[in-house]
Amino acid sequence: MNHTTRRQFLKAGIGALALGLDGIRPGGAPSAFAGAVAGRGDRNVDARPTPQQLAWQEAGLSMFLHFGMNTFTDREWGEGTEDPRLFNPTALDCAQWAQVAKDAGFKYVILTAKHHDGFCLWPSRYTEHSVKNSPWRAGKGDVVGEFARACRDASLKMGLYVSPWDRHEPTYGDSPAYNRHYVNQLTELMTKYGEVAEVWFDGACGEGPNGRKQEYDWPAFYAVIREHQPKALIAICGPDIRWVGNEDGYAQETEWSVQDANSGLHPGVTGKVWWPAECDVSIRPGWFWHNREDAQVKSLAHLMDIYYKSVGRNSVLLLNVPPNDRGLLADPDVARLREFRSALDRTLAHDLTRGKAAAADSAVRGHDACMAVDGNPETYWMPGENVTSGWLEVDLGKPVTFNLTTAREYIPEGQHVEEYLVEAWHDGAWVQVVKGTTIGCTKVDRFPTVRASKVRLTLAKSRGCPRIRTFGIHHAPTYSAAP
Ligand code: FUL
Repeated sequence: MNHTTRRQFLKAGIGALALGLDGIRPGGAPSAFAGAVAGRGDRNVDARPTPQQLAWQEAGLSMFLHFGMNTFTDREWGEGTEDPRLFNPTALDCAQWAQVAKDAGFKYVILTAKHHDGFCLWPSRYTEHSVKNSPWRAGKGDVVGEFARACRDASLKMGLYVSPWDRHEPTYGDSPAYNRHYVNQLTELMTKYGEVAEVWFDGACGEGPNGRKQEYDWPAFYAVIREHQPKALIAICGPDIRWVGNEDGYAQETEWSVQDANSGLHPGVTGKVWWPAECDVSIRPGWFWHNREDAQVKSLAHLMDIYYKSVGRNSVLLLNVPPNDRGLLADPDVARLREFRSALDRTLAHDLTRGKAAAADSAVRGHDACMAVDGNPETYWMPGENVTSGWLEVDLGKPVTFNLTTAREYIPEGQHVEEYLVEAWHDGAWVQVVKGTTIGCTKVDRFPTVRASKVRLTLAKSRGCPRIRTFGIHHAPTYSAAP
C-alpha cells in the first residue's frame, strides 16, 4: 500500500537475505537463481533478457486483481482475525475477469491468492483460514483453480500474488516455522494449478516497532518456484522484475532494463543484470473494491497518461482492476477499460511512417533503414558493428500532422540508446520536437502538434551498438482532464 513501507521492507528483506537464512533451503541459492542469471553480463552491452522477460516486456500490459477477504470487509489491509464466513461472492465468474482483460489487450493477469490478512483463495492444507471454511460453493470452492482454468481458456498468462506478510498465521514471526509454512503454501500453488507465469512478492509489512519480526528465507522461496515453475518470473522482491519505486503507474524518463546486480536479490552475481521495471497502480483509489469508489475510477485521460509514462517509458504497466463483492469486475471499470483499449487502438494502430521511404547515414547489410518502418518487429535498423550513433530519416511523401512518436529498440539484443533526438522537417528546416535519453522496449514521446513532410531520428549516444526495430509517428487525440 504505502511506498515507503515497501521500500523499507524491500531493504530489510534484502538485508535478511544477505545474512543468509539457513535451515530450510531446498536446493540452495545458486540454482534458485538460475533463471535470473541467464540474462547477466559484466558490461552494460552484454545484459540480455531471458525469453520469459522478453515475452513479458513485449506484452506491455498486465492486470492485477485484488480480491479476497478485504472485498467483503471494505478494508485495504485486513487484521487476519476476520471470520472466513464473510467471504461469499454470489456470482463469482473468473471467465468474466479473463474476458475483460483479454478484450482490453492485457496478456498477463495476477490474482492475490493470499493478501496480508492471510486468507487463502485456495483450500490450502496448511491453514483453516481459507475458502474451505466459507459459505462460497459450500466450502468446496477454489478461486485460484477457477482463475487458472479461466486464464488457460482465454490464453492469458497467470500470475499469483502470495503475500509473505501474514497477519493470521500463528507461526509468523517464528522465522524457521513460518518459512516452512510459506514454502508449503507456495509449493501448493506452484504444483496444483498448471503453468504460473509470474509470482509477485510484495515487500509490505506493517507490524510496527514492537511487532513480530519475521526473517524471510527468500532463497528457499525462489527455489520452490525454480523447481516447479522454472519459467515463472519472480517480481518485486525477486530477481526477474524490478519494482519501479512508486504506485502511481509512472516510470522514470530514463529507464534502463540493464541494472547493477543487487547483492540480496541476485546473490553471487556481479556486474549488470537484465532487470526490467514494472509499474503497479490501481484503476481506483484503493487496491480492493469498495462500493463508494465505483464513482472514482480513473479517467481515460489519466489512464492514457499512465500508459504513456509506463509502457511508453520502457516498463510494463500492471493495472489493478479489483473484482467486487459479487465476484465480478464492476461496470464502471469494464466501461473504462473498453474506452482505454479503443483509445490505444485509435492512437497507436495508425503509424504514419509505416512503409514510407527511409534512409540512414549508415546501416549494417541486412539491417537497412527501411526495417525500422516495415512494421515487422523481427527486423531492425542497425547503424553498424562498433557504431554507437547514427540517424534515420523518413520521407513522409507529403506534409503530415502528428504529435507523438514511438521508438523501439530490438531488445532481444539488449538495451543501448542513451541519448536521442527527433526532428521534423518544417518550412525548409529541421525543428527539434523530442530530446530523450533511454528508449528500450518502447518509448513514447508526446509534443505539440507539428506538420512535416520528413522526420528524423538521431541516435546521439549509445552504450554498445543500437538496433531500432520501430520508429513511428502518430496523431493522438488530446483528452481533457489529464491529472
Ligand atoms: C502493497 C500492499 O500493501 C497493498 O495492499 C497492495 O497489495 C499493493 C500492490 O502492494 O504493498
